[in-house]
Parts: sequence; C-alpha cells; structure tokens
Amino acid sequence: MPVARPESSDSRVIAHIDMDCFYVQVEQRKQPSLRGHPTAVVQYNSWKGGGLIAVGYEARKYGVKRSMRGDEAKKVCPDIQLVQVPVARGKADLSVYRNAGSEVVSILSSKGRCERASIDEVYLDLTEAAETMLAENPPERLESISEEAHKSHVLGLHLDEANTRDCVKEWFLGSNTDHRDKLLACGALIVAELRLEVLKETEFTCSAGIAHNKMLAKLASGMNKPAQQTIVPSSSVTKLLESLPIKKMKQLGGKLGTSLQTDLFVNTVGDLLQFSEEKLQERYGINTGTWLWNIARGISGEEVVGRLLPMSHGSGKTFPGRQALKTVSSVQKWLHELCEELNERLLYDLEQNKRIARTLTLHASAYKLNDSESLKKFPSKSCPLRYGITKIQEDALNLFHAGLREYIGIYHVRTKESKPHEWAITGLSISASKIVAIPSGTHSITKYFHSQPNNSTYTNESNDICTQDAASLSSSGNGSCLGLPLAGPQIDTSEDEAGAKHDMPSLDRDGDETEVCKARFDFHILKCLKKMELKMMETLMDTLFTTKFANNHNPTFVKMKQQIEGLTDEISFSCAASENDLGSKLIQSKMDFVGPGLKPEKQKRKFEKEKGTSSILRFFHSHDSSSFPEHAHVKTVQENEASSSDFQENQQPMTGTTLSRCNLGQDDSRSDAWSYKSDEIDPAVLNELPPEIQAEVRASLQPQKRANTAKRGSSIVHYFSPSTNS
Ligand code: TTP
Repeated sequence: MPVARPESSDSRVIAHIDMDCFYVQVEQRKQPSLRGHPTAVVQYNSWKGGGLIAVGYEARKYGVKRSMRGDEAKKVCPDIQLVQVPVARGKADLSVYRNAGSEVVSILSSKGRCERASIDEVYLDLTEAAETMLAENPPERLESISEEAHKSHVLGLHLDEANTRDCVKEWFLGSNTDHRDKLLACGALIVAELRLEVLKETEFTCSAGIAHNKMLAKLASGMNKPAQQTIVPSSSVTKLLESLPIKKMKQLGGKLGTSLQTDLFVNTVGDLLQFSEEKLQERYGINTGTWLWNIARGISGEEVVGRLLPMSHGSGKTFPGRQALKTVSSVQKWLHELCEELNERLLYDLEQNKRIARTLTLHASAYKLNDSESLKKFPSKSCPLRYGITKIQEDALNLFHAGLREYIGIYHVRTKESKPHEWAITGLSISASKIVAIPSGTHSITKYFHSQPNNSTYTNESNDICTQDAASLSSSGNGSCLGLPLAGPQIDTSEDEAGAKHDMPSLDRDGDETEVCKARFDFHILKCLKKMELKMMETLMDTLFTTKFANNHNPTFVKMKQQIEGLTDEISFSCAASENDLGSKLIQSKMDFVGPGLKPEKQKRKFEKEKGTSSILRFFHSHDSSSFPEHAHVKTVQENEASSSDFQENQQPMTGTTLSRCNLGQDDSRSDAWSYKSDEIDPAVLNELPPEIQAEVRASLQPQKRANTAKRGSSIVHYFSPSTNS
C-alpha cells in the first residue's frame, strides 16, 4: 500500500552541525595549556584511570579510543592529559558542557530554523536564507569564495588531484549547475560563515553536513572531521548510500537493522533498492516499509523542528560492579541527589524560559541475583510532576517502589521477604518531560521564588508547588477548592493576580473556577479509589499466603499469586495513566481559563474512562465513606446512577461501570463492605480463577442474594481465610 511520501526532488537546504570532540574542547577552553596536547576527558570514577568519554583528535592519532580506561590510554599515548569531568553531588556535573552547547546554539540559530538535537548537535533549516542569497547575491557573481568554503568536500565531485581547490571553487561558482545545487552552494557558504563565527565567539570548532534533508546532512557531517564541512549534491546520493553499511544509518543500528541483515540479507543501504515498497511493508508494516523504501533512495521528509531548548531534563547515575545499590535506603539517598539536580534545572527553566514540565519519569537498570528471570527489565514509571524538591523526591521514591514491585513481584516487596541482595540497581535516572510554556499571566510564578525572603525560613514543604497550581495561580486564587487541600502552599496571589488580570478573559469567572475545582476534585477522588483498590489487593495477597495451598509448588497458588500481582500492576498502571490524564485535563482546563478570550471547554469527568482494565475491583462497590468527603461521594453516586438505597429497596443489580461508591455514607455499620456487580464481571477474569473459587464467586454474585453484601462482599477474602481453610 503506497503511503504519501516526500518529494525526492527536495529543494530544502538542511545543515547538521556537530561540535568536534566537544567535552575536550570545553576543557581546553577552560585550560588553554591543554591546547595542542593529546587530551581526553574521563569519568570522575578513577578506577583504572577512569572511563574515557571524549577523546581529542591529537590523542586519536595515537590510537586512543573512547572505549578505553585512562590507564590503557596512557599506555598507548604516555603524554596524554586526562581531565576529569566536573563532579557535583557525587556524580558527573554536565552543566558546563550544556551551557557551552547553548552558546553555540545561540550563534547558529541566527540564520534559520534551528533544532538542538543533543548537547553538541544542531540541525538548521537554511532554505530561506539560501533562496534569498541565490536571488540577491548568487555564488556565480562572487569573485571569490571564503577560505572555509574552499575547504568544503563536495561528494561526487570529480577532483583533479593537482587542483582540488579549483574544482571546489568551480562547483561553488559554476553557473551551469542545477538550481538545487546552487541552493546547496548558498547553504554551504552560509554554514562556512557560521562555523567561523562559532570559532571566533566560542573558540570551538565544529563540522557540518549540508544536504537536502536531515538524514543526508547528518550522515555527511561525520564524514570529514574535525573543522570541515561536507556537501551532498542530489546526484551523489545513490553512490553515497550504495556502500553505506546498513547499521550506520540512524535508527537501523538496532533490531531492525539486524533483521534486515539476517532476514533480507541487506548489508548496505543500497541493497534495499532491490525490494519493492509493498514487499518492505509486508515485512515491516506500512510505515516502516515506506520509510525503508524512502531511505534507500535518500528521501526523508523529517522537518527541522524549531527548538532551542531541551524537550526534557534528566539526571542520572550508573552504579557499575560493586557500586550497585542493593537497599531501598541507598536508592533513596541517590534519588534525593538526582532529584535535587533535576529540581535546580526545573527552576532554572521556569525562571529563564517560563516553562513547566508535566511528567516525572524514573528509569532504572537492575539485575536479580539467583534468578533465572534476571533478564526482566526494570520498568520505567511516570507520574504527573509536582514542583518542589520534597514532592519530587517523594514521587521519585514512589515511582521506584512501583517499578520494584513489578520487577521483583509485589509479595516480596510488601512483606520484605526479599533478601537484602535479591536485587541490585545498576543505573538510576529521573527525568522531567512534557515541557510547556506557562500561560501568559502566570509568569509571576517566578516572582514567587524570588519573593521568598529567605528560603530557609520556609519548610521544604512550603516551597512545593504543584505544577497544576503553577499553571493556575491566576485563576485559583486562594489556592484551594471546595476545602480540599492543595499539594502546594497557600500562595499569596496578590501580586500574581495583578499580573494576571490583563489576560483574564471576560467570561463567567465563577463558572469556570468551578470547572477547575471539579477537575481537581475528580483527580483526588480517583486517587482515593485507586488506593482502595491497591489496599484490597494487598489483603487478597495476605490471605492467599495464609491458605493451606500457599506453596510455590502448587500451580493453583502460583496462578492466583500471579493474578493478584498482575491486577495490582494493572491498577498501579491505570492509576498513573489516569492521573496523567486527569492532571493534564486539569492543567488544560486552567490554561483555557487563563488564555485570553477563551471559553474553557466543559471537562468531561468520567471515571468509566478507564476502559480495558480487568481489575477485579471494578466489580466492587465500596460502602466505606470514611475517606470521602460527602460531596465527592454524592457526585460519584450520581454519575454512576446507582445508590445503595436504590439497591436495597429495589433489589436490582447496580449498573455503574467502574469501582464506585454505592452508599451515601449514612450507615456506618456497613462501612467496610464490598459488593459485586454480576453484570460487569469480565468472564475472562472469572474463568481464570480456580473452579472452587469461581463457584463461590458466582454464588455470591446472585443478584437476589446481594442485599446481604456486608458479609458476602468479602467472600474472596473469606475464602482464603484460615478459618475457612483449616
Ligand atoms: P560525540 O558527538 O559522540 O563525540 P565527540 O564530540 O566527543 O567527538 P566527535 O568529534 O567524533 O563528534 O559526543 C559529544 C559529547 O558527548 C562528547 O564530547 C562526550 C559526551 N559523550 C559521553 O559523555 N558519553 C558517550 O558515550 C558519548 C558517545 C558522548
């Protein structure tokens, strides 16, 4: 099936600019005496001289490689200068490199759309600048070209060995070259100038690729390093790709590249040309198939995204070998450090760029000892990001626990049965993503940080600001809704309000404020419900372990244990997903609210939205009102349209779709009971239970018997209880 593909006669002018041995250059700028000497930057860990992470070009001549350790590098190059990466909080501090990268970006971004692709790489879309140059001052009218442009490598150009410079000059100035080549020539002249400017302003050299798309520009920038540039005229593309090893192509270094090699015997990008688009789609799916067909022809429609600021912030550390973390307290200690760094960057971004991040994610790498399953990956976990160091640290630890529960199994974690050395963490990182600009009118959040007379006079807690709150300072006013406490402090909004008023839409403020409050309110209710579900899972697991058949050799026991673990994971997952969902709705609602002249959309609040969860607890109705404010309770009942009083009077099964409350909270004697909704039980879940339990559950689900839910409702637990089984 053909998919719309970008034109192969692409006339864009794209440059990829890559700093040369970047960390080494940054260190050499700090210590000019290192210039001209073989130099490498090593990790702060000094074992065997530390691992090399950047090797200068002088050192490369001696055969020093990034994979070496300092001691090994010294053997092949005794004069090498090894510089340690700066350290802060016991880990590498990359801020000096990050800031140096920003200096370069601010120069490069002057000529066209600029995308910061990594700490030392940038894409530029120079199409407009090149077209302007071609129209106003075309190369053929130039009497000479700059020395830097002269040194360009033009792929496919038949060079006269004796007179390379003349050949290149002729290509640049040639009046008979085609329009697209002329555009590339203009782009290359611009890039040569930019590179010189970078050198002058920052003392850094960089290399560049100039082509008609990002993919080709990136390939070209690494072809001639350091301090050179390579141009890819369209006529040279086929030859370039013909011999390019498939694994060298971006995104083909992994499994897809391996599959192409082993399944289709494709070794170079050019080898792909023998396959039709349909054949590649059949094998790898429509999009990947078309993408492969395109790259074989040097076609790529990927745009340069205008982005000077990073899309996320992260802080991580590895714990190789014996440094691996084996206790929760050691993980907590490091998470605290990583969160502190992340927090600093978040606050800097907030202050400098008026941006907030919405999602906090924890990644970890781990291994299990004495476990055949040790290849299982430690799952990454995310949650809505709440501002404030205490909250970030707290949330990061919770994410770690959630990941660990899944990684080693809930029972081990919960009962602390896991032996101290059952798991080991070899890498931890915490990142903040989904970064957005804060809406106008809320920029005064930064004033909040400034205006604190002395941070130490506040508790950490008081510095905490929920992201949602940050986005809504101007709308939520007193910082609380319907008596629910906010995660953050009671912010003095007098200053903020003043700033925000200019942007305040002329609409029914009360009505919209209520919407915001309701969204927040739903968010809290959902959290409560999920907590209850998790608690119930714990009880189930507890009781399962007290049964006679609690033994890992009993397949029934193992199956049930896995099922409870699975359900628990699912609840945790749906909890995070729903929180994200509602959290972003909440932000959106508030952003809409503060956006000029925008009427906020009515928030649809449906807990039923968590479709697909097969959590057994979907079928339970809590009678416990103690943890719910009355208004929450009423709303839930109304939305799910069933109430316990209806039920008692009419003896009808309830029809709500998710875990929902079915009692108005008047009858305390029933507060701990659960009931089930037979019409909503997923038969797949029930069928997986052992037959005797299925029978009991089915019996307990008979609608005519459900009036007595207080007792019946806990029948699964009851089934496991020692008294029943012994
Ligand atoms: P690279 O651009 O991969 O390499 P480089 O700039 O050192 O050298 P080249 O001239 O060949 O492009 O990496 C940029 C910086 O990122 C590098 O100077 C150090 C850092 N880095 C690491 O810290 N660890 C790594 O594994 C890699 C690949 C890079």
